[in-house]
Amino acid sequence: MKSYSIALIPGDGIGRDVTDATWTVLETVAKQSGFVLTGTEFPWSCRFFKETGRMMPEDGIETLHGFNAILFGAVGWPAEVPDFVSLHGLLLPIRKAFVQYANIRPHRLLPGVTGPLRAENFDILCIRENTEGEYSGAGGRVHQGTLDEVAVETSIFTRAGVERILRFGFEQARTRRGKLASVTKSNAQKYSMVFWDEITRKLSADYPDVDVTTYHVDALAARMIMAPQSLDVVVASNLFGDILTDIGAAIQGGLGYAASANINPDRSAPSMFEPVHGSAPDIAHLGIANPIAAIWSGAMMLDHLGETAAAGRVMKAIEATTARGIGTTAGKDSTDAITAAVVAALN
Ligand code: GGG
Repeated sequence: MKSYSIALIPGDGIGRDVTDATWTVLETVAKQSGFVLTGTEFPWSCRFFKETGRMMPEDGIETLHGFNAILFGAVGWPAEVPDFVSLHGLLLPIRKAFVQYANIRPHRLLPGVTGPLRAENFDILCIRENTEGEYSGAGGRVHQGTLDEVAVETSIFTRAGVERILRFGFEQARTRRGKLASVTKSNAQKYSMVFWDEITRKLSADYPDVDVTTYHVDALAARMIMAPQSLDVVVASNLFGDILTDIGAAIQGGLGYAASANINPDRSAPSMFEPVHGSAPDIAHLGIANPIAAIWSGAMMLDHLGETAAAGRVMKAIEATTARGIGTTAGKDSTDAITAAVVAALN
């Protein structure tokens, strides 16, 4: 029987609730499908930081390396640990160390979910560059607290990094409707973003079957709201992708439905699966977090592991649940009730 080792990092706030919910669903489908998932939980979080002074142990990356995949909840508890400390101490180092350069975020309406737009028939796959760009962490501050203070934060774009994310986007477009939107702000950012546009143009010669359009990020943001059905695959830098996928989440009904996968396409290290949403301190421990984004991310994990049929079954169970109106109104159904409905649909 096939067996997969999964590192579970619930993290902070509602990360705990949605990771537990996802694990319940994944264990159910694994049993039904004839494979084994073995979960090992790590308490790495802001609470861990308060106790140890680190978001994860020094050998955390080494520890995770041996797993087939990572299921991640959410990071951040700003009342106790500044957000830049928690994010740069846990999520970003994992993405970088394991070369999870493609952050994939699907945006479409689940049955029974009403979005804020008139348009309903959109299906967008956002691909966010995940290891460099604006989130490289290169910079510094000098003369802190004085009138002479200077803060510098450098965006790093490498040819290798830009080429591989664009190729990934082109390949995804080939498996879908054959359209790629490459997003920059190359009128204002005349080095890195012109570089990105040039590489897009160069690579397009290798993919004559893909219809590629370059957009400025502001225009693409407007298009996601005004004409989302015109978009297929969208590929953007780390920061632009982060922002655009919050628009994606909004038009698909909210962050409770936005799933994501941090993929290492070469499979030289584990990939990581997490809902787009953060720890939501305002609703933490109330038992009302919507677990659908996390469960959908779990389905993406099964797909990545090669358990395609099981992944499809989880997606069908999610869709059957929302089609019944369960998990479609914020705060109406408890996390447990939504999870139970997905499990029942699997059964
Ligand atoms: N589950 C995702 C999460 O915890 N997100 C918190 C966050 O601030 N993420 C920033 C990012 O995805 O780069």
